[in-house]
Amino acid sequence: MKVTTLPPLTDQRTEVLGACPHDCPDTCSLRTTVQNGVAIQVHGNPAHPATDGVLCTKVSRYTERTYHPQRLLTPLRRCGPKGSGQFEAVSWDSALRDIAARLTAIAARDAQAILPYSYAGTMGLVQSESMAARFFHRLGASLLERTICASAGASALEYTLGSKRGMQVEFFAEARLILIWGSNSITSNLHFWRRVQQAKRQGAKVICIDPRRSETADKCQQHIALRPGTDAALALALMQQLIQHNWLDHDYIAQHTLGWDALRARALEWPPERAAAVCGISVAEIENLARDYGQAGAHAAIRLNYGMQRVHGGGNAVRAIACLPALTGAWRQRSGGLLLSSSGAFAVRRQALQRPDLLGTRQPRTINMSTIGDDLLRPASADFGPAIEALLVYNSNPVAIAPDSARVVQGFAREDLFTVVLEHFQTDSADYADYVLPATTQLEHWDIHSSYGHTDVLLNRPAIAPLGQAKPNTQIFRELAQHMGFTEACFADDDLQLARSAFGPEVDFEHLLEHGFVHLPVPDAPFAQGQFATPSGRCEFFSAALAASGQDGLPDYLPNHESGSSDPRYPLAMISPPARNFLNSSFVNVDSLRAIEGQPLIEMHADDAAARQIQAGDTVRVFNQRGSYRCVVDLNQRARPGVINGLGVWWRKLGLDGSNVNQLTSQRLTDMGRGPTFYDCAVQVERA
Ligand SMILES: Nc1nc2c(c(=O)[nH]1)N[C@H]1C(S)=C(S)[C@@H](COP(=O)(O)OP(=O)(O)OC[C@H]3O[C@@H](n4cnc5c(=O)[nH]c(N)nc54)[C@H](O)[C@@H]3O)O[C@H]1N2
Ligand SMILES: Nc1nc2c(c(=O)[nH]1)N[C@H]1C(S)=C(S)[C@@H](COP(=O)(O)OP(=O)(O)OC[C@H]3O[C@@H](n4cnc5c(=O)[nH]c(N)nc54)[C@H](O)[C@@H]3O)O[C@H]1N2
Ligand code: SF4
Ligand SMILES: [Mo]
Repeated sequence: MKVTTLPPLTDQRTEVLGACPHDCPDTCSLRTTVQNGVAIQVHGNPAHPATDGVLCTKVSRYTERTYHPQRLLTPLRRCGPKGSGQFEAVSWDSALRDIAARLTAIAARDAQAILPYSYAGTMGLVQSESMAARFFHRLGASLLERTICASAGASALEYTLGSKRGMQVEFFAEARLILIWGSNSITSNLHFWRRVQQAKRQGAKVICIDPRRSETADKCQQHIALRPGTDAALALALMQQLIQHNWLDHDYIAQHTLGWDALRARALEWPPERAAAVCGISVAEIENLARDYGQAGAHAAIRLNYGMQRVHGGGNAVRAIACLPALTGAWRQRSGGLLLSSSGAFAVRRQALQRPDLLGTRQPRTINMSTIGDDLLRPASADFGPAIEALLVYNSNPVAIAPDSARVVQGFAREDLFTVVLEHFQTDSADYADYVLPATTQLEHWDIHSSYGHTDVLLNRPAIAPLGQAKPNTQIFRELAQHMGFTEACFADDDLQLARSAFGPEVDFEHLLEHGFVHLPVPDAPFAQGQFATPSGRCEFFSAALAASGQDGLPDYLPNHESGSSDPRYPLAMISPPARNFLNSSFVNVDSLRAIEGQPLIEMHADDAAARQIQAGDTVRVFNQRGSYRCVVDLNQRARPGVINGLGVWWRKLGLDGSNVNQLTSQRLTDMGRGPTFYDCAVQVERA
């Protein structure tokens, strides 16, 4: 199994070990069956404990995506107006030569006018930011702030716990109380949900805290349907109750936390009555939740997910919730504590992969990917620097997934913008490209993966040869570097060398080649003895670093930018969480999966529908000051009054009127981490 070539072209079936590339906390280990050079089926690897032989529906149909009749197989050059989707096939050589000439001309004036745009289409360390980052660093292009998903919560976790670490996912099975907070685990974190089921079988109580009655909420003993963006108020009221009833671990607080007196005073301002009014839930729900949490002590486990931090106060909300386990001493046992992300456990050698040293003394500006709509339309200025003249998009579909689509589309439609898109498919973003370059999928290239839901490193081997003329992202940037005349030796590193350089000796690469995964040595209960990676070494209820940056040093409740009722024109709050059979905008073009999702829809409460003479199945117009979006209404009882759920993220061109839910979302940012506020959005709905 150690051989590093593709399986033989014979009738004999071979199993190839890989890793799921998608932006999902589960990072499954894959086993692909190959025969005669064709991938027949992708399975979950039974030898990998976190995967346990099981994949989600999306990826168990991976061959349908890989061999999709609409896979991009040759380089394409635009031959119609921008956005028309008219292209002609060209050779790699002519595409790369022309792209290099265009970039060289722009860089001669100011390389910062060139911007990479990428996210987590693949989470692989090799096919995301390795060769690509080297290329842009050497060029001196603008840097991209990759905020589109998790930056508010990540930054909050770092201020509070010092790093993105938490409980190990398998120990949720031992918890007696599990709070699933802002997470639709059955949809987005299936392998965690399997641990929850184990815990339930052993008598654990499971409570879901989510404005939407999700598939996960259906299966919990209790569901607390608070208003979007009010989680910090709920957490502060829980603290107030923990104090009132003395469900506190005074010893843990004294030894391992910072700022208790100040936090205590803040929490006492939040009696349950106040929080109940803010959250739109009952006082009893808060009191009972506090009792359950306080009495479960070190067997209370919280699974937070990024869904609850896509609002103005998302960072503060994560900070408030992340304080709870330190108050009750839940960190003392491995069955207690909290998990938002485990990615801090991986010592990825980013300098080696990305080579920021290639910048030399240059310090390019940084562009926030969440405000790409505005930034593409910004003229040159002393403040901003040069207007963006060239955009290279890979591992992302910004025209569909970035907020405030009208602005994003307007930017992409600029005739004077030179756009290159590396893709598997002709996405909404690829429609606006000058060049579309065909990229390989996970079955066709090498990669190495960390995870944000468990603590194993996974290796991905290619199972089949690249389809058509597709090339790995790395190879495209390698060849582009050559055409640009970049001669540094680092542009010659191959993908296996890149994979080997991603980690230090703590990851045994020979073991990875053999088995496909390696467990990192991590403690069972990471903060049992404190040892937080904060400046004080304690769980920082009060953060001096936050205070020094001009923010409140203590967590607080910050109301949404748009709360759905503050502007009478737009009385409904809208959230747009993931659809189960899509992954962001990936898989929307896979027919069998799109068939399960049906049509773009919003879920609405029966009272809100009745007030607008809307019936189930009606086509409606959802609108606000930024735009309007047509979709179908579902009265499936998953929406709370005053809140609509617009499940994401459809390809615009596969929707009813060539748009999607991001036509309505705003470019305003979160309190921490400069993240997007997708779920902080006020709208009105009327029959179309
Ligand atoms: N099938 C599938 N899996 C996915 C994804 C997908 O698109 N589809 N997306 C992947 C990605 S990119 C990520 S980042 C991860 C994590 O993805 P998340 O986006 O966190 O995904 P979910 O856990 O599905 O959804 C979050 C839940 O938060 C709820 N929510 C929304 N607003 C609030 C709020 O203000 N407070 C609270 N308490 N809850 C709120 C939503 O109703 C939803 O049920 O999942 C990944 N997994
Ligand atoms: N309204 C609303 N908007 C959202 C969200 C939401 O919940 N609601 N979720 C947000 C979140 S959490 C995230 S993470 C972002 C995600 O946004 P993106 O990271 O843009 O994710 P995807 O939409 O899945 O698009 C990834 C693209 O990368 C391509 N790709 C995959 N692998 C490769 C590869 O190896 N090479 C190349 N060249 N391309 C590849 C896929 O074909 C796909 O088109 O969306 C955000 N947008
Ligand atoms: S998307 Fe998530 S659950 Fe599905 S196979 Fe990939 S890692 Fe596993
Ligand atoms: Mo995400």
